[in-house]
Amino acid sequence: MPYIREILTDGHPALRRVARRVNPKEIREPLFQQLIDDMFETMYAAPGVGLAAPQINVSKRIFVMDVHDDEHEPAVVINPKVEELSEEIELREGCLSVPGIVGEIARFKRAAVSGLDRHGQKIRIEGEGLLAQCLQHEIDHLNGALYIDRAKNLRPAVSEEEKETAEA
Ligand code: GNR
Ligand code: NI
Repeated sequence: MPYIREILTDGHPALRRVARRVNPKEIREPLFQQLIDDMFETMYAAPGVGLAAPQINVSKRIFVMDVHDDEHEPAVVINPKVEELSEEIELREGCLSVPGIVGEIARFKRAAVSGLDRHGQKIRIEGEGLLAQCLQHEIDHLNGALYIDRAKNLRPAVSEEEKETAEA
């Protein structure tokens, strides 16, 4: 059964490590599949639209995401690689590892990421809006970066809109 793991918050050294690539042979192991299930469980419980393995103290290049739109299914991406990007725009952002805070950050409007899914099959995810933003945010986590490192106007989430960004 999947269970909810503890989400680390800013200040924990595990959030600052560069996560290691996953050996594709490891993907079909039961413990690895459990990890993915636990990541979804933890993300949905938070609630959040994405979660990277380092946030639950697993230094591996894996993230899960569900932006809750009709075009994009929930996804897990292992060993992600950014394939193409577009012009930058400024977006409001939050992070489960920096609870209650929001700020503005420059992100590419469109993003495409390739990698492996939970069966070890090649996948490619492409889009704009929250999907593109989330892809970039999760890949930052795998590189030990947090959005607060380059965000502007960091502040406690006060309005309903800001609270939504801060938690989901
Ligand atoms: O749940 C989340 N919401 C969010 C909102 C705007 C930009 C990025 C995000 S990702 C965040 C979950 C999280 O911290 N993933 O690492
Ligand atoms: Ni985050």
